[in-house]
Amino acid sequence: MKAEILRLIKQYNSIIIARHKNPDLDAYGSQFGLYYSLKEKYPEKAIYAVGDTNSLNSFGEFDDVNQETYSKSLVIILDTVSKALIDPNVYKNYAKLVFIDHHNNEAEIPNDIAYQVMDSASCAEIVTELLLDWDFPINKKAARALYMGIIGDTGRFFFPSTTASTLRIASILIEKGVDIAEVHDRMYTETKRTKQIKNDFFNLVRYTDNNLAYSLNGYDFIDKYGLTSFFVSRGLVNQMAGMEEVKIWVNFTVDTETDKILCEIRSRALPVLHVAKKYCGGGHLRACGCTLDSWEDTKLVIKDLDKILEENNG
Ligand SMILES: [Mn+2]
Repeated sequence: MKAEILRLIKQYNSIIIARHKNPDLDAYGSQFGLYYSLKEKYPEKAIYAVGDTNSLNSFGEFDDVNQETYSKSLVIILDTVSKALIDPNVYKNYAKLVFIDHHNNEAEIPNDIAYQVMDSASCAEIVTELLLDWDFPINKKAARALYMGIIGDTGRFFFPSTTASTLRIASILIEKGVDIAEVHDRMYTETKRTKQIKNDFFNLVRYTDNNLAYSLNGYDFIDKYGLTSFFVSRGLVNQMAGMEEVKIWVNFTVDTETDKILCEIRSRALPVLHVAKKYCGGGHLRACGCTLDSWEDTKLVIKDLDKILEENNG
């Protein structure tokens, strides 16, 4: 499969690199890692990076690409295979479509290659392995993006998804000139206000008898600080991590655009993905999510997760 991806990259003179909406550091990192490598390897080709942006972007600008260009391009989508997470403009027209991802889901869009390495800690790790395998250049900008993707998705090599291979690949990227102090300073300092928000969030966390930690974030919390649902849902879920008694935690947040309830589930060791899938969600074995229709449904998810704890405590 690696060779087939390489063959397509060689074949197409127009290559569009995309990833999921609401990019996290792994989405950016894998995207710009591949982008800066391909730009250097093929200066004569048209290489595009496309997508929405947010405050995490310290990597580069995005291109406006028209559908005519799409229709003759190789489109590579990174860090997801889920239709709901991809801008429809990205897969309306394409010559060939390749997915590169590490999530445990089925690709829902017709494609030519879905290269999924489920046990990889990050998509950036997969991209780095591909670039090394193909002997493509990894310049400083590419290395920085890939490294940030890896530490973003592994929580600084802390999550159990971290493997010997993760560390080997990170060390190669550091050798390519990543400024660790600059990267870590950007990623792990936050404003006084953010600290205050996290503190308030933590004080509202509730617990079941089996120590399932959960948080119900409605409009009151979101509006108090003028936050986005995405930030509260994904950015605050791990404020519940790291408690000895809490093996599973779940963050419920109202989506201010749809009024549905975003649900993010995390677990230290016990698998929880089947619960997310039961409610039409997906993700990783111990870090996954789903979307619920109402607050009433949160009780069902809490009950299912609590049952896992109940069965494993006894
Ligand atoms: Mn990822």
